[in-house]
Amino acid sequence: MKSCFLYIFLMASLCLKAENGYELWMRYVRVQNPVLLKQYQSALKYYAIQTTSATLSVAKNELLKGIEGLTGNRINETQGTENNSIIAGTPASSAFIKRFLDAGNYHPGKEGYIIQSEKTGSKSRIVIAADNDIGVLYGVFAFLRLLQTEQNIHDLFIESSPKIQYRILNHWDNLNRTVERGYAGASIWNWHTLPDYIDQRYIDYARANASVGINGTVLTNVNANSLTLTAPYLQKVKALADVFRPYGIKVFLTAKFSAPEEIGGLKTADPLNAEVKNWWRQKCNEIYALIPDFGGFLIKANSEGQPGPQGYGRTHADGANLFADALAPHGGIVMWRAFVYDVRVQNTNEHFGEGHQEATGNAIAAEDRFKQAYDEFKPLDGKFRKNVLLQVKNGPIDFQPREPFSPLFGAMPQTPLMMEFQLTQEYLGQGTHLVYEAPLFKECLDADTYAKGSGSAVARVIDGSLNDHPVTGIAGVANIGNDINWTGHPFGQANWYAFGRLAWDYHLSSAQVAEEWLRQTFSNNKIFIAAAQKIMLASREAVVNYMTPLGLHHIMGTGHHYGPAPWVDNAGRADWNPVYYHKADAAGIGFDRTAAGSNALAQYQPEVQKQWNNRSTCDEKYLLWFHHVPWSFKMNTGRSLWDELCYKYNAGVDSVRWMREQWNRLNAYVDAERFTSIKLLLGIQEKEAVWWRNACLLYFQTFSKMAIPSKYEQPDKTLTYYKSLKFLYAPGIGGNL
Ligand code: BDP
Repeated sequence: MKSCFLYIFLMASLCLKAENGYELWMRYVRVQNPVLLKQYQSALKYYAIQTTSATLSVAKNELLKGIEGLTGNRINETQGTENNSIIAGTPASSAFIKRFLDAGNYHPGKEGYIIQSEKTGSKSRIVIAADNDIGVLYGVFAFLRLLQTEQNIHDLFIESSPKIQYRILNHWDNLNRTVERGYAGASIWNWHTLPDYIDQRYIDYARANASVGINGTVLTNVNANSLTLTAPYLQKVKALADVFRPYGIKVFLTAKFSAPEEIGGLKTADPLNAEVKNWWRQKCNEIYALIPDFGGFLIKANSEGQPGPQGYGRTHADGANLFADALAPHGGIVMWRAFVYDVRVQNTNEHFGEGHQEATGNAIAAEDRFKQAYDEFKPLDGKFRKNVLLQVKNGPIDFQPREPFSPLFGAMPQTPLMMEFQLTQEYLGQGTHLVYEAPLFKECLDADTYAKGSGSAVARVIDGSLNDHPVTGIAGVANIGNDINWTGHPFGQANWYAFGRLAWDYHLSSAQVAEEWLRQTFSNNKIFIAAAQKIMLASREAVVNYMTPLGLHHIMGTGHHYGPAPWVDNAGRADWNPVYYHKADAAGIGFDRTAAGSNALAQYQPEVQKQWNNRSTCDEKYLLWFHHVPWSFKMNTGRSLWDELCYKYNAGVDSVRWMREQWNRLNAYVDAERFTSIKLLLGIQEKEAVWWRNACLLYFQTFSKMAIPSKYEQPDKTLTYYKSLKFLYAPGIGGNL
């Protein structure tokens, strides 16, 4: 009996076809559960979709493709509404759907949908109804998700619509196909062969985004290139926009503030200059003539060397409004980034300076970088046009493994604030670490700003409900490249997926999204899901622990941000140096941001300040973000701060070892190709976690002068060795081309 069982088990694993990950979570493989397979096969015999638009054609094709793959049924079209049919459409495309929506008084809204089992007499049907074509496509993808995750499809009643209006990927892709902070190959946009060559990838990219409700894409790097806005490139952009349109995806571009000078031949880019205003108006007219549904611009200005309005003595509001006015007649929006720091050195034009610049010896002792976005933007609240969204990174510094939420979220009620998350793992192990980011996203979205008393979660700022903003948005910096599996690390796909799902509905839990993704991407096997989901859910805390526990931040190698380098103190600007952020000395470690220090805490509402301003009561997750704490300080566990640091770094390494062991047990459930790839990557992750722990503890020990407790694994290399490591060709430094 036992051997027979083993045989079946082995056969099952051998039969798993090698997969390269290209299909993402849209594999549509045959349903394994025999009961459900039967249910699906008998419930899905006919379909009725009038393909009155490109979007409805796409919806139909996806539905048929999905059902055939999942059930083996090649289903037939029906004009009427046979028993066991699936009927999809809008009031405009189908009289049946019109009657259905009217009868139920349903209003799915602009992008929403309803999926419902409908029984009349002996007929049993499934209805996917929406007010608009795109809602039908979203409904079809949601229905396929039910089948792919092996859900019962009897008695369905699902009503869904997105909580946030603009759900956008930001590609930091350059025209030469390098990707800034990209760890998955080259850019998927082949500018050279566009507009004539339409790569199948563009279509699959659009399908993948639509399947999770992403409805916009910024094609180009925030460190912008003016050439993007020249006629030949606009033709290329148009070709992509034409591909994406049926999938409900709008195209956006980054605009370089100095473009009127660089490509327009003007002598200035001053936002209040009449010629400059006219130039942007004409440019927008030109774009909209080609792309009538162009989304608008994303702009990084007066930050890290990018030009901006302050270079002309104007404010960020003057700058943003310049674009807003040019876009408004066409219905476009401006996403103006709040990621700015130190205006005093704005014109260094040294974007990658922290990596490439030699020590100048005159590093500028800037104001706490934490405070700068707030200081610049808060006074401008209420000064932006209606079609401007201020795009704010989740934390005040820069996409660290853990940051407190940015104080701006609780401080600008008159301005629609857009969230910016980073899917690409610049500071989270880049292309080789398994880190599931949904818990990070949710930690920020769920945080209470107290802007209007308790219950003022960041999510409610973003979705417009707290301050009654009709225009809302959320962006994710894409982790996509031309690697066969799109994201380099196979689990990177989960972050793309989770971003889309949470942008649609941030109430979904991290566990739920992980489960959905695992079922569709790998297997519906319960043992597999339980184990792999645990790995995913543990992974974010693991990376915090082995990189930056207890509120440490920005101690990665300067420039490339790969690996630990807490010792670096010679970058051109004070706030490019890790030593600036951890401030370790003989007395202790951490950045004092209380009133006795930089007083950044004062940027939060009083209730939030109260949570963090006392080092004895501050949530230890954030302790070193806000306090300089003595090495012998007694933590909640009773350990000294130093011992706690040792404990956390070791816990991080242990978690990765545990993740590896868990994964290694799952080979029977995953095809060999993907199983091995993840296994090897986890090996790298363990090695790098050990590197992080050893390098950081050895370095911080030079200040604490305390021993690493003997119960922990001791570093096997010296600090000098770790300091000697150089990574001249670390990935992700694309150069602004
Ligand atoms: C930092 C990146 C840099 C980006 C910048 C930004 O290191 O490459 O250009 O953010 O968001 O995280 O503008």
